[in-house]
Amino acid sequence: MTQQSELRSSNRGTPVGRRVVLGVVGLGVVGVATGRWLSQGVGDVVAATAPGLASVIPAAGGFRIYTVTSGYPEVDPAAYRLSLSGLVERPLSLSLTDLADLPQTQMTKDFQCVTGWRVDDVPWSGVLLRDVLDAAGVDQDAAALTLTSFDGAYTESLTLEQAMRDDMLVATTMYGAPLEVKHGAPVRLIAAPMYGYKSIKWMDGIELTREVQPGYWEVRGYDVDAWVGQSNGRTDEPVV
Ligand SMILES: Nc1nc2c(c(=O)[nH]1)N[C@H]1C(S)=C(S)[C@@H](COP(=O)(O)O)O[C@H]1N2
Ligand SMILES: [Mo]
Repeated sequence: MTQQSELRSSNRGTPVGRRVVLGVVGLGVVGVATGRWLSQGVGDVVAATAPGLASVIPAAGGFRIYTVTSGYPEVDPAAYRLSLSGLVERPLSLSLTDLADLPQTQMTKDFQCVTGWRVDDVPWSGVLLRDVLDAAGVDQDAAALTLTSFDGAYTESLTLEQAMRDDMLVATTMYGAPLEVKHGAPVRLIAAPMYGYKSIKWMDGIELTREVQPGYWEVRGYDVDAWVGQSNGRTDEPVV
């Protein structure tokens, strides 16, 4: 993987870009909600600088769990729908069964947060974003996607060209098991070549638009194009 090798061969230790620092300052860092520790924000300064805290943050194999709301939203799997709207030929409202009926794709990819932590070789499965888009049929004048979450707050964006790549997954499983609530159940995006903030959790909507509408962290200063190793001023090797 080109971006991976670039990351591994690039310089160590360059501080997180200025915009990233500005993005993190002022956010609540760690809070207790519903009896659980939650990391709030794109990065977690406390966990990054206080190793003792990392162990109390629930996480599978190095993941830190992020939410920009006060908890993790949950939905009855039978009631869940993923809507495809906007500039599409056939607006869709896909149940989990509908998603399971589409071609299933597996991929094993590193997961990299812009703040520096990374989890290598995570197996995901689900439906290629491209296959979901094909099911709805993309209008000729569509050029971008706006992704929404049923947490009611988080949004993300992709260009249509990015969305059609073969490493953009509408994920329903992780490590061979259904996604856990904290990781975005029942459906999250995995934008494998991009920083983790692109991988929206609890995803419930994909709207096709003419222009990119910057997402939650993007309107707060992070790069809209979030290629690992190439954006947000980062040239450092990730710290897991
Ligand atoms: N809905 C939602 N999706 C989100 C986030 C969030 O706060 N809310 N955080 C993003 C960020 S910055 C990262 S690094 C990953 C973290 O995924 P994890 O919580 O499964 O470890 O989720 C991304 N998707
Ligand atoms: Mo992140």
